[in-house]
Amino acid sequence: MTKQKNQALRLALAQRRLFTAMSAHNPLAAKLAQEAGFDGIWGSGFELSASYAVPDASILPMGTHLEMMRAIASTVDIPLIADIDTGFGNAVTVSYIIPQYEAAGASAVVMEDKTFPKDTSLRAGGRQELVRIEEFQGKIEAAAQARSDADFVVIARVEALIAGLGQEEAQKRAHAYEEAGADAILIHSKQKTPDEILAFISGWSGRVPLVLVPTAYPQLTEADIAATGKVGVVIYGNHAIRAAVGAMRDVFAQIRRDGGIQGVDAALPGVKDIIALQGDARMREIEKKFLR
Ligand code: SPV
Ligand code: MG
Repeated sequence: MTKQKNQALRLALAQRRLFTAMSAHNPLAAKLAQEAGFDGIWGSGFELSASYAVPDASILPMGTHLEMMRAIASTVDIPLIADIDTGFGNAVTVSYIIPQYEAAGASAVVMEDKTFPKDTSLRAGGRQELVRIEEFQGKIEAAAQARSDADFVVIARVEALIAGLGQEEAQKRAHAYEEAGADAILIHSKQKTPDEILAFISGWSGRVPLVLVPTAYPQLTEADIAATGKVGVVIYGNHAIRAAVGAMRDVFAQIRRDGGIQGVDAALPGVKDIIALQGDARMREIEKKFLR
């Protein structure tokens, strides 16, 4: 199954078909994203950190993220793009963790060129320090050589615009990372309009496709992105956790206001719905077959 998932993502990149990935912080969110029709899952570090109520700043250990990726990949049939932040260390660390992410069922990793421990990208005034280009090239080469399936995708993430270093530095880094063997380049921006990202896209002359995370500039639609002809993947970085937080807040507040659950019950998904999402049908089949 992992092999087919890897091929599906690889093929989408080769065909320059826009691949849509929705964030997930647990298998249930991933299942709902699959149900909604997304092409893949984004194994977001931001979301997983938020779900543990800690900052997205290399605070959760690698094993916590890895085990969540394993749980997600074993639940859905669509490719999982794992967010490995900075690679949890240097090129040596990367050589050891890539086989673990591959074995966990991820079809791709995104690794960013920030120093470890990182700070989250979208926070105003975050501490954004980048590693040397040569050092990050070593990490990309280590990742590419550590994979056992050639269709496993290594995406290099350029944080130069996030760090305020400008277009020239961003282009220089993106080309250097392509040269080191990255299969795609994620270019991230926290500007509130798409201008910065569109300027990068129009200046991009590399062969590999780009990856966007349009959280900060939501007005850029999939049709706009596809029209550039240079973007392979769009990642919706945090919409599962934001939807969950909004829904929980509203319901919890209403129960406190009403002094009971009478006002929220009808609008919530029924228990029957949740039981189905738990995979009850499969368990009943197993029961029928084996319980004597
Ligand atoms: C994540 O979702 O963990 C990301 C995207 O890396 S962002 O939070 O925008 O940096
Ligand atoms: Mg992240």
